[in-house]
Parts: sequence; C-alpha cells; structure tokens
Amino acid sequence: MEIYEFGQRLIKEAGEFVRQRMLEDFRVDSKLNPNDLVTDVDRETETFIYDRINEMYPDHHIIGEEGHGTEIDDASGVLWIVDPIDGTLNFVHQLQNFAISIGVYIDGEKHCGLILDVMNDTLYHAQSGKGAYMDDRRLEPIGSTELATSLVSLNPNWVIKERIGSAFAGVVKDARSTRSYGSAALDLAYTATGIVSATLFFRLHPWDYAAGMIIIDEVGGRTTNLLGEEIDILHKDSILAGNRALHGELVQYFADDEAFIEAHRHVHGEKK
Ligand code: 2AM
Ligand code: CA
Ligand code: CA
Ligand code: CA
Repeated sequence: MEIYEFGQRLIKEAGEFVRQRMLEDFRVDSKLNPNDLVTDVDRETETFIYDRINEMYPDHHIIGEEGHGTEIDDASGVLWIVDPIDGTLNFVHQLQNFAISIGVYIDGEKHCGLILDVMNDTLYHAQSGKGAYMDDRRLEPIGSTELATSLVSLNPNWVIKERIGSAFAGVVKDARSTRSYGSAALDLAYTATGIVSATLFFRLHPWDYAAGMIIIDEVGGRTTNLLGEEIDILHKDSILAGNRALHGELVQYFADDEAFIEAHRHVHGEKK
C-alpha cells in the first residue's frame, strides 16, 4: 500500500482510538514545567501509531514527541514524524481543538502530511506535488494578503517575553487581528485553508510542523523560520508560515530586529 494511503487510514484509526480512550479516565502529568502537560492518552496514542507503522514498514524510522526515535539524527530513508496529540492543553481543558499530526519525509524530502482534527474528524492532508485536501475537498491556492487586512495566529506569550516580545508586538499592532488556537498543527492547517493568513511560533519541534509544512506548500504558501531561513526537518526552530506575500512582509519584523536575532541565535543556534 502507498505510504500516503496507509497514513490516511492510520491517522483516522488513531483518531477513533483517542475518542474511545477519552471515554475512560486518564492521568495527567506535568513535564518540565507545571503548564507543560502530558497524559496517558498522548503516550498510548503514540505507541498505537508507532506499532502500526512498525508492523507495516519495519524498516521505516519513526520520531514521536513522547519518546520514540530520540536516537535518530539523520533523515535518510523513510521518516515518520508523529505528534500523537498536538494541543494537549486543549485536550485536557476542552476535550476538543486538538489534533494528531503525522509528516512523512523520504531522504529528507517532503512526502506527505496529515493533520486530523480529532473531535471533528476532519482530515487535512497533502502529498508533495499532488495538492492539498480537507477530507475529499481539494484546497484552493491561498491568495496574497497584506498584514493590515489579515488575521494571523500567534500565542500571546511571545508578545510579553523580553528581547523577542517587541518584534511580535509589532505584528500584533499592524495586523487586522490575531487569533490563538492552542494547536500548532491546527494553526498550520488553518493557514492552508485560509482561516488565518499566516501563523507564527518562536519555538516548535519537528512533530509540530512536519505535516503542516507539506500541506502549506501544496496550497502555494511558504514556511521558513522567523528569520526567513529554510527549515531543517530534524531540528526545533521558529516557524513562519503563510501566503508568500504576507510571509515576505512578516519576515521583516524579525529579520531586521537585532535583539530578536540575538535571542533567536541563543535559543536555536546559528544556521549554516
Ligand atoms: P503540544 O500540545 O503537542 O505540546 C500551543 O501550546 C502549541 O505549542 C501546541 O502545538 C503545543 O504542542 C506546543 N507546545 C506546547 N508546549 C511547548 C513547548 N514547551 N515548546 C514548544 N512547543 C510547545
Ligand atoms: Ca507536549
Ligand atoms: Ca505539538
Ligand atoms: Ca504533543
């Protein structure tokens, strides 16, 4: 079976697994800080997905947020990048507005991206070069917009941080308005459908953006880090995704801000 077709079936099954599992109690733990939560459902869903891929394709590599593939440091072969629950805070507090995100890369090249809005059972998906879809509906190319007439999604936390806050504040000030949905994968899917025109993050991991980046490519959008540099799929980075015109406009807010650049280099290192 084609990887893309298998991935679509798998993510729908994983969504059903989550919806069933939510009917029972689950434990909530905090990770590095009290607001960084993980539940049994995150871990069990990652294992569910891992086992299915491993059974079907024993020679593929798998990276997941909840501990799978931590030893993987090169992108050769087929690489599945999995976030079993993106938007864990929404999952815990709202029991909705969270996603499963799966991106597949072959020898470091984009292959296919899948984002399932679990409670709505809506699948955003794309295969490189073959267009993007919301369930069975092909997504139109995203049009050009200007910041002054655009909705952009970003987490307000970044606006109140020292050194990086003023660059984000400039965007908030100049945009028509901002939104914050609490799931990076859904933010990227919403950017592909035009619900928002761009989405910005100071720090994301590969499992947050691996699928979304492919879907955004397929509607003619652009994804880089906030300094306008290309993304390396094995590393955490900042993310700026949106239609090309708006992407170009937004990069200026960050790439021309010395304090921001220095803080970015401090957190993410220097690009080669
Ligand atoms: P998660 O739910 O899979 O952890 C909004 O909080 C978005 O940021 C979610 O996509 C969330 O993914 C991600 N996120 C949460 N905590 C984070 C952290 N400490 N570093 C980077 N991303 C994080
Ligand atoms: Ca997490
Ligand atoms: Ca995530
Ligand atoms: Ca997660």
